[in-house]
Amino acid sequence: MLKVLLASRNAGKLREFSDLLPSFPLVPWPADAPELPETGAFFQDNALQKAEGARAWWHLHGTEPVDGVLADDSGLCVDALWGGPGVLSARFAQDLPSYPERNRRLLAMLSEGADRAARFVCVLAFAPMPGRGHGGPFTVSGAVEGTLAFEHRGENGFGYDPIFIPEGFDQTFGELPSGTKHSLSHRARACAALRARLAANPQ
Ligand code: ITT
Repeated sequence: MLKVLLASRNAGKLREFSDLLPSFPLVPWPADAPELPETGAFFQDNALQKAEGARAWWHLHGTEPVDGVLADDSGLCVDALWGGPGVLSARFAQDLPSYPERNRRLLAMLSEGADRAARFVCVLAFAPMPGRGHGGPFTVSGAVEGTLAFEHRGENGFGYDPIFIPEGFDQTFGELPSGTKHSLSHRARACAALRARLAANPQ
């Protein structure tokens, strides 16, 4: 069983990883640990940057042994916004204090009759601790296609969930039960790829 440091400050992600990776004991990123830089242009760059930055910090300051570090870079990509906010999803509309307000601003950026196609994308980077096997750092990814709702609907999940309707459903991730999100989400698909990759290369 792998013990994994989750290099994330996002409480919504931590909740989801606990459900999606029940066989991996997760060590949360400590509150007093540094902010991890994410300066890349692509999800993959940022996921690797966070995983490698956290691994280097934990190597010096970690309080318990872990087998590897997991980082997630993810976001909502809207076709009518040229793929935005995409890699900038966490930084979109930060002048507004809450997600309901940020979601309303995002929806207001689409003109009437605009293409509402969107997808959630998740790239996971796994960096084994030195001497723990599994080769070098690697990434896996997952995505879920859908459309943008016309208004913020539901309180489940986090972030942009209340404005995203996954393909094949009428309700947003904010309205659907978490079990439905976990059966098809970008993060669930990336976690499935992670489990497969680790199972294929156990040492
Ligand atoms: P860490 O870097 O500490 O993990 P973060 O929130 O800064 O946390 P990202 O840079 O990956 O993480 O930004 C991803 C943003 O995309 C996140 O803040 C949410 O707004 C949004 N997002 C990602 N996955 C989502 C999901 O499953 N549901 C809703 N919004 C999501």
